[in-house]
Amino acid sequence: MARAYVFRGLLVGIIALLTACSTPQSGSAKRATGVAEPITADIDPAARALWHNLHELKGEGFLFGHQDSLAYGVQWRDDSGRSDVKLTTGDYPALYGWDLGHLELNDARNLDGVPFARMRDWMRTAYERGGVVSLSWHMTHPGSGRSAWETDAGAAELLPGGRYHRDLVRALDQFADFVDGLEVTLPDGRIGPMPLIFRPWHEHNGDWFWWGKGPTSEDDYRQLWRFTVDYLTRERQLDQLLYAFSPDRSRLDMDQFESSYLYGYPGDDYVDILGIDNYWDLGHASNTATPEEDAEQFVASLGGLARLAAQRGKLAAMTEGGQDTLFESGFFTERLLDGWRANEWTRQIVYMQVWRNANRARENRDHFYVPYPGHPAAADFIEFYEHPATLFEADLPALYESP
Ligand code: BMA
Repeated sequence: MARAYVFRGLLVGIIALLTACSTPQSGSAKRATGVAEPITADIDPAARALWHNLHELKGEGFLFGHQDSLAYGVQWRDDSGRSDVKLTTGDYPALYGWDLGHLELNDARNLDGVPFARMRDWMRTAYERGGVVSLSWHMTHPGSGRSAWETDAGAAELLPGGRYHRDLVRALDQFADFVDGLEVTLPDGRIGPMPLIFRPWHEHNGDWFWWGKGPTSEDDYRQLWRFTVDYLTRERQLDQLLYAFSPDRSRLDMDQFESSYLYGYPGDDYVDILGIDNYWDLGHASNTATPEEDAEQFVASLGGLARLAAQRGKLAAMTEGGQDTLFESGFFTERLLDGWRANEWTRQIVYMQVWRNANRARENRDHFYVPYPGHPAAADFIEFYEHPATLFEADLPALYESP
C-alpha cells in the first residue's frame, strides 16, 4: 500500500515536472514561480541582478555579442575605440567577448596581440555602457608550456596532487588578480568588482585543446572545472562571476542530445549558463549539409540547449559561433535571427556571440564574423540590428540593477 502511494506520488511529481518543462515560460511568468539562483552562494548583488535580468529576457530577445570588438576590425587596428559592429550599424554590441590566452605567461598582450591593460579599460567601458563581458581563455598548458592546442599533455597532472598543480594554481591566481582589479561603480554607488561571465575550458568535447577529449579524460575534465570554480570562489573569494559551460556543436550527437551535451558536465552546482559554440550549423567549411539541413540542426541545437537549461534553472546562450568570412549576404537574418525566432524554445536563448574580425594587415588573411563597411552582408546586418529581438547597446535594459 505504502509503496503504491509513494509510487503514485512519484508519478505525479514526474508528470508535474514534465509539464513544467514542456513549455517554456516568459521571463516574468517564470519569476512569479521562482528562478534558481546563481551557483556562487555569496554572489555580488550586481552579478546576481545580471543573472535575473538575463532570465527576464527569455522569449523577448537576445544580446548580440562580438569577440575583441573594440580592439581591432578587418580594416583598422588602433586605440580609437572603433568596432566593426558600430561602423556598420551605428551601435555597439551588447556583449563583448575577450580572451585571456597568454595572461598565464605574464605577457603584456594576449595571444591575438590585444594589450591586457587596454582590454581591462575596454571591459570597464562595456560595463559603463550597460553591456556585458564574457571571458574565455586559450590557456597555455601550465605544465608543458605549449599552446592551448597542445594535445600530448592533458589535465591529469594539473589536478591536486599532480606534478603541475601549482602551475595551474598560479595561472588561476593571475586570473583572480586580473578580474579583481577591475573595479567599477556599482548601481548602489559603491565601488566594487565588475560582474563578468567566465567561460573556461571551452569546446572540451572536441579534441583540439589540451583540456579536450583525448588528452584529458572526462573525469579529469570535471575535476579541472570543479577545482577552478572552487578555487576562485572559496580561496580567492571571487563573487562577481557567472560560469558558462560551452561544448562545441560539431561534436554533439543530435540524436542523443542530452547525454552528448552533458559530456564532462561538472554538475548543476558548478555552472550558471549552458552554452554552445556553434559554427557547425552556420556554414562551416567541413560540414556538407545543405543550408536547409543546417537550419534544422541549428534550431534543434538551440532548442535542445534551452530545454536542458530550463530543467536545471540555468540560462542558455550561444556562447560563440558564426560564419567565418561571412560569405552569405543574408547570414544574420536568415541563419542567426531565423534560428532564434524558430520556436518558443529557441527564443529562450539570451545571448549569441560571434567570433572576432581579425585585422587583415596584421594577420594577412580573411577571418571575420561581422561585416565591415562596404561588405556585401552589411545591409542584412543592419536589418538584423533593427529587429526588435536583437539587443545592441542602445536596446539594453539596466542589467545590473536588481529587478
Ligand atoms: C581562434 C582563431 C585564432 C585565435 C583563437 C583565439 O578561433 O580566431 O586565430 O588565435 O581563436 O582567439
